[in-house]
Amino acid sequence: MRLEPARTEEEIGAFRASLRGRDVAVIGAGASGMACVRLLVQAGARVVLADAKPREAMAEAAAEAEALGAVVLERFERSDQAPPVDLIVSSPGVPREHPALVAGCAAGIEVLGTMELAYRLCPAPIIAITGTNGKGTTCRLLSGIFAAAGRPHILAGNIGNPLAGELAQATPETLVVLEVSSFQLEGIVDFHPRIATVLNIAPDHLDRHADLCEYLEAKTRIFANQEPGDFAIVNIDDELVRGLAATTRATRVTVADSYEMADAAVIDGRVTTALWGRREVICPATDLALRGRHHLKNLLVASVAARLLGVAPEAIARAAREYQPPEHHMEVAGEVGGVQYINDSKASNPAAAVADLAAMDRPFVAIVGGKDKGADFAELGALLVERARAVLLIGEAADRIAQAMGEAAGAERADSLEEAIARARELAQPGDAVIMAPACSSFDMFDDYRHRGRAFGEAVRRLAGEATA
Ligand code: UMA
Repeated sequence: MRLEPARTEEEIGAFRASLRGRDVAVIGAGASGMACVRLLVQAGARVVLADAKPREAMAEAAAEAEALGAVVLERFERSDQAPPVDLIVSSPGVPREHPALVAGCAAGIEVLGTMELAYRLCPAPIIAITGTNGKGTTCRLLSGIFAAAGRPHILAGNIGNPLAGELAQATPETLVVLEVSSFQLEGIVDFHPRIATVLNIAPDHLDRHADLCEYLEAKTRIFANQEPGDFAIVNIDDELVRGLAATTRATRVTVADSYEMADAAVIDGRVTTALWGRREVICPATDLALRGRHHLKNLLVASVAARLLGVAPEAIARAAREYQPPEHHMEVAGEVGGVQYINDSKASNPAAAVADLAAMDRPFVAIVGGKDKGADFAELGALLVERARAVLLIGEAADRIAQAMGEAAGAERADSLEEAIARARELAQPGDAVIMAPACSSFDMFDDYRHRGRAFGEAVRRLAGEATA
């Protein structure tokens, strides 16, 4: 099946023309904001780039924006710091309660998220993937499948490179595999993916969203503009996903761990699809190197999306076999004294950490903790008590995780990641793993999860160096 783009050439042309001479403020000088500044300048808009940081902390972005003719505002907090504009483009990291967004909305100024702006200029059909966990893995799997099948595509979004920066490669024949976060979904209006999925829902980002309900509302928006000719891939094992997908007008395609009536499931140990009344075996479940049912679910979703587009099962199977997990996700950082050190820094919420720890096939010492996002640690605490040889707690959330485990469980605190790794080394036995699965974001001690993962890797390399010295 050929997937038609949701936007016609005429609609894109009309929107681009509407930007000419328009006064636009872009809030946030990060990757998404800067990609939008470039697009807007190209379209002839007069751009103001505003960021909360002082000039020296965003020097490179500021210099580029000024070279493009934009006005740069540092230490930006309120709309009265900016000249009047008639469009505000807001980066994913900017909360809806930002005073400039609130004032803009109150004054009737159009406010779009960066992803919405990119969508309005995008000539390619979009496959949008969201969910609390596994969205990056599913996007990478699908991208690998399209590569194996020789289908031109772009992999973009929350995964790291904003869609706005990839539009030069987009044509009606290119498929966009887009990882979409709840932050990005808050800023959409017309965004219309032809295939959309919410993989799963677990409480996350409760420091940004007022409650689970608001988080769910953001996730549901992925289906808002879909029509009956589109597809919504629904994980029917997840009650919250089932509930929010009930609103979609798109054609529903179901995936389940093992339920035979679903359109895709693992049946007799094999990844199987059953579309158009035809059952097809894609590959043995063991072909995917990643452990855990949650990853098989990601493969099922990617397989369904690919089969809907006519990709042959062999190409899907090849991509599954060749899939390499990215950095910071169950990444083996090294082996010292018969102990494997696993960097799972990407597990930045309890559900992700629980899924990865539950799939461990050897005894482990866990390093857990970080910035407290208000999540519920009960399930994680129970799993740690049951499965971990020892637990080292780091960061702001240490006390809450200790409480969830019960103080009698004997989890130890460490003041730094380095200290936690050194202590984990003493506690682990040959044949064990030491796994850093923080279940929290990193911002109390690190720049982001990548920085945390690199710090883990460096500490493990130092341990290996000491062991051989
Ligand atoms: N800023 C303000 N005022 C604010 C908030 C932020 O001025 O109130 C400024 C900051 O000072 C900074 C800039 O905004 O200079 C950063 O913008 P941003 O946080 O939106 O970051 P980008 O670099 O544009 O990256 C964003 C996503 N970031 C977030 O959602 C927080 C990246 O996801 C994404 O990869 C990138 O767009 C490309 O699409 C990161 C992320 O942490 C990886 N995502 C969350 C997650 O996965 O859990 C949702």
